[in-house]
Amino acid sequence: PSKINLKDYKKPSFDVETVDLNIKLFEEFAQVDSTLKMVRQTAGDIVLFGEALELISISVNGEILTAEHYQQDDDKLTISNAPDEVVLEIQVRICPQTNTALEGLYMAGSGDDTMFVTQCEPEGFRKITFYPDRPDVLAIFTTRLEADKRYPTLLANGNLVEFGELVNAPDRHYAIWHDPTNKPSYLFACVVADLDVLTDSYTTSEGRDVKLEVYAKSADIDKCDVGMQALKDAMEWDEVNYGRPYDLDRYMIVAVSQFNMGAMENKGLNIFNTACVLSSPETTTDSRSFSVKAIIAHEYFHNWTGNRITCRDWFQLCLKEGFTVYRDQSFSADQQSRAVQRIDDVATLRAHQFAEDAGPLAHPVRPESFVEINNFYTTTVYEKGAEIVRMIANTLGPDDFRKGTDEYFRRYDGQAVTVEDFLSALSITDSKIENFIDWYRQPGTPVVSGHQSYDRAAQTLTITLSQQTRHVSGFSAPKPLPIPVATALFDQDSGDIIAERMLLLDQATQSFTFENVSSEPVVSLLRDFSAPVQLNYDYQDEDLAFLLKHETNGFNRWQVTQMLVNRILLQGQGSKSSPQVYLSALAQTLPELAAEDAMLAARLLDIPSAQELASAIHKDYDPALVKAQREGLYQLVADTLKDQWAVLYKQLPMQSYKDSPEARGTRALRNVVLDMALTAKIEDAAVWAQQQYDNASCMTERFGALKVMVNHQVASADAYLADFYERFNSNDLVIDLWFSVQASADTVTADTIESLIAHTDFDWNTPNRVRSVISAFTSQPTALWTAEGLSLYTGVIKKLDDANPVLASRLLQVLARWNTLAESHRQMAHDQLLELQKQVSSKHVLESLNSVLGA
Ligand code: HT7
Ligand code: ZN
Repeated sequence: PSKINLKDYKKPSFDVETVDLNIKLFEEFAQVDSTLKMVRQTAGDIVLFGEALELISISVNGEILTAEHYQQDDDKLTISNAPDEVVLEIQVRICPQTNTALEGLYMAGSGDDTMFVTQCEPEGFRKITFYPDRPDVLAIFTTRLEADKRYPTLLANGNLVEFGELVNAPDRHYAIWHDPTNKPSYLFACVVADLDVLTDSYTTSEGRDVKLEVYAKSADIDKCDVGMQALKDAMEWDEVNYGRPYDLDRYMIVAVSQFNMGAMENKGLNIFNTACVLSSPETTTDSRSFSVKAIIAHEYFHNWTGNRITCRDWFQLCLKEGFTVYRDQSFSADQQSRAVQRIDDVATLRAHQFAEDAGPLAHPVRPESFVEINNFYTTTVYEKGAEIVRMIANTLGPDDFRKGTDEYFRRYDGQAVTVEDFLSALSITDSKIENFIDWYRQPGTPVVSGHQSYDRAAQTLTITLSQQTRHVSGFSAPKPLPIPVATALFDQDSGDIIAERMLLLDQATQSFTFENVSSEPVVSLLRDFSAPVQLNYDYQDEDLAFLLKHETNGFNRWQVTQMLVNRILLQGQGSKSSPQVYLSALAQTLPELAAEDAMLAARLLDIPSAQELASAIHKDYDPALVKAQREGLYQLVADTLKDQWAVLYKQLPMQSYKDSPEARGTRALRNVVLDMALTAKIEDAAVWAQQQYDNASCMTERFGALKVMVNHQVASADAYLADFYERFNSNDLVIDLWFSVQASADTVTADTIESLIAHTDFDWNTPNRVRSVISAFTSQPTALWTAEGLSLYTGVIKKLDDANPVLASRLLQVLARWNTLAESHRQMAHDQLLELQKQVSSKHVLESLNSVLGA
């Protein structure tokens, strides 16, 4: 398969003004008739993309075309010498019933419980009909859907124009939808199903009454309120914070159980993975419920950042995703503790994006070439993309950032644009913002190193910082980037802040001097994680303990605990830290913080995951050693603070369910304390876990207890696993939890995974179920990186390569770190990857495999 390059971008020769689609669904196939009004923009052919389509007929301005009038290859149909104005009529047949790739129009479910649904981003529309399926072709869509009446729900984008029965086929009916907004084909959607609906309404600041509808299976409709409330909150938030009201009379969300990713922002008709929209206290953990709200908001925010202003080409994916992730993170920060939100976002970035940037899959936030764009829905594009917008927002300050975003919406509404356009609008108050373009072009995580020197006589403190980014092969030598470093100086005696400044490090090395500093302060750097970099500062452990006590920002307090933990875990690799400073700082901080902010207290006990620690190791990675070091420190914390666990657990009693930040904090801390108590072998802890499970008021409590029982191999764990299955076996999302707790258990082996795959409820066609076992397994690197573990994992990729290449390729990307393993494991992993290469054929998997192998 050939590479597509950003530098080769050319405008399409023809624009599409209107599209009329007529989609008729039958028992074994679907017929799609389309009429496209096209107008020439520049010289050249009409190029239509199409995949897995059976062409029945094609005509131009009423003239049927025969094979000699057009050229057709694998995925393209080209018509040369077309007139400047064209009405193109196309008839195709497709087979949604056998579409297991979940792209284009596919049938989800099985037996009597089926529905038809679409997924068109990025290039799924070409699996529905021949079309200039590229994001810079915007058109007005009218969609007629026709199906058997056993599917009463017929939905498409926009407004419902007509609904009726077929005169000559009384068991069939149809609906016609018209979307008045210009949109690219990747935002097209339709749903044909039998669903219940939860309705509500929202009135915009412009006075538009919007009908809000959440569609789900009847058994799930009672789990849609959280999502509906989140939608209303997001609509209001976008008006208040960005001045963006909604623009249609209807906003629909549909819950689908078979879906490749989280959710999709189709214009006015979002389609959601059930896992990302359904929520109830009895069946959904707090953290999942919180992410439901964030994902609802994310898809809603796309209406402006993605839909009304879209991407010129897929290289600009970060334009819509980075900005939208930044917006959903800001929304979530307004719904809970700002500090905890930032901790979670930074922890995700460090665990996944830093690892990606450090390995063979490293790529710029705006890639310059790809074979398969589906492979670039990555944490670099999304999360690092969001960090760039955050740096810009912080550099400008709230007022100028708002002026810049207003200008962006004013200038580019209704257009398909580039990252350069975005930066040019944001720089109206400060031209330096355009320098952030290099962050989009350069892969790799910058490392910022520094030290300070205090001049008592001059009463000045000088901080010297330098930056370095690894040279990723295939890209030009790295340049210094503009790195905002939020800095505060703390007085050693009082613990008060004596100066605060945003330092802009934009050269390889730079010094910054603070005047009138009467005694040497403790410096806090990169506050609130002001840039996505690794920081190596010349701290003493005592400075970090001091900051844990005196920092005013909860995020920064967490950050210093993480620095201390990393120093301890890096013992033997040049670090001289002893755990004592960390342990006594924790012992002092925990009791007070538990009472003040239980959620933050729970986070302060974080020890980075095994995968996160592994991502910092570039050579001779030994999964067993990392596991032992991590567990050793965890055990030490549990044993040292042993006396606190019983006190804390009792101080955090179970109460009837409440959805407040305090109640969520209490539940989170109680689960962490329970785990610590079992680790410290407190005699009663197993009984606490059983009681917590038996008396649970919600899934956070019940699943938290189950998880510790499984991980600590409590004698009754199997009985509780069985009980959990019995209680919830009619709920797929909860059964996903049941699979995942076993697949990610500390004791898991490839055999455990084999037996989970053999379970009657395991289903290769449901990505959530596959992930609940296979992705969960990757959280145990000691089991994954064995000959048996890898053979099982690569077998899964081979199995999915043809059936669902998007899923297969995403699973494969997790193996990118094979090259850092110690030699014995490295050779074995290499052999298995080479073997896999002979057995797969999708361009998705082949491209990822080539990158993973470093080819
Ligand atoms: N824009 C969407 C990305 C996406 C996707 C979603 C569901 C299924 C397949 C998909 N391919 C790409 C989701 C988002 O970022 O909002
Ligand atoms: Zn998105």
